[in-house]
Amino acid sequence: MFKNVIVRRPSKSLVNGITSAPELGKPDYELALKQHDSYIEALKSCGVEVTVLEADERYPDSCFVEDVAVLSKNCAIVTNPGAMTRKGEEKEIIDILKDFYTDDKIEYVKAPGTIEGGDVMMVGDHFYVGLSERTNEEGAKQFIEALEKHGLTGSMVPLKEVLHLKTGLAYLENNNLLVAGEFVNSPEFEKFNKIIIDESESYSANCIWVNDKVIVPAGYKKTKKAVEDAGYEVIVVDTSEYRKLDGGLSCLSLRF
Ligand code: CIR
Repeated sequence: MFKNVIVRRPSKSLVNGITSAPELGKPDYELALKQHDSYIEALKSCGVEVTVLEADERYPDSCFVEDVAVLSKNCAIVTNPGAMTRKGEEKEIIDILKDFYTDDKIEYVKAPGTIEGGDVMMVGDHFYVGLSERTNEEGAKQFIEALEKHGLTGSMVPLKEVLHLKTGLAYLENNNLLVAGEFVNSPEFEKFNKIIIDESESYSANCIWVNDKVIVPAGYKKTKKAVEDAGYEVIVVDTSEYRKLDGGLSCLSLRF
């Protein structure tokens, strides 16, 4: 179960965030703020304490706070983002982590290693690490060594198409895994009860499990039904403005 969540408010500079889909248009900042409010409310309704960090105008993508750290029950690992415009963002999370972890429980991935939290999926004590354009082998290696130091394990998964590992996967606990696109037939995920996302709804593979409820993005009926049919209470939150920047539900928080 998660007790805490950290989020960072979107900055006005959000409109200049990185995107692979400029055809979706620029995010509407006011609407993004409202959607962020709803996201925080949804998280609170799952029984977690939400720490809200102030917007940081220097970093357009800084509301995607998941990418700058990975938090587990045993340790916190500060990442080293692979995207040029996100370098430095990770330094801004350290102070708040110190409210939750002692210094000996905070680890750091260093250059030439790069890793972003969106590439990390936690399944109990094991962490799958996607090798992507943002996460290199050196970063994944340092990350797994840090996990092992704290009694946890990790393994690498090469990505071909998606931005981050969790762009196409969401672990819903109880061995249930939402899978989309390139991961549907991956040998790494054979042992899970796979809930396969319809191709037309691939964005909605990025759901989050929070204390037996699952938050699903608005507008993806098939995914919502599939998650309900698997026995979960579903909360729907609109993330349309974050989708314009390749971001989704998991990217917007650190859950631990
Ligand atoms: C980026 O490209 O870095 C942001 N526009 C989106 C980050 C999404 N984060 C995530 O999937 N964890």
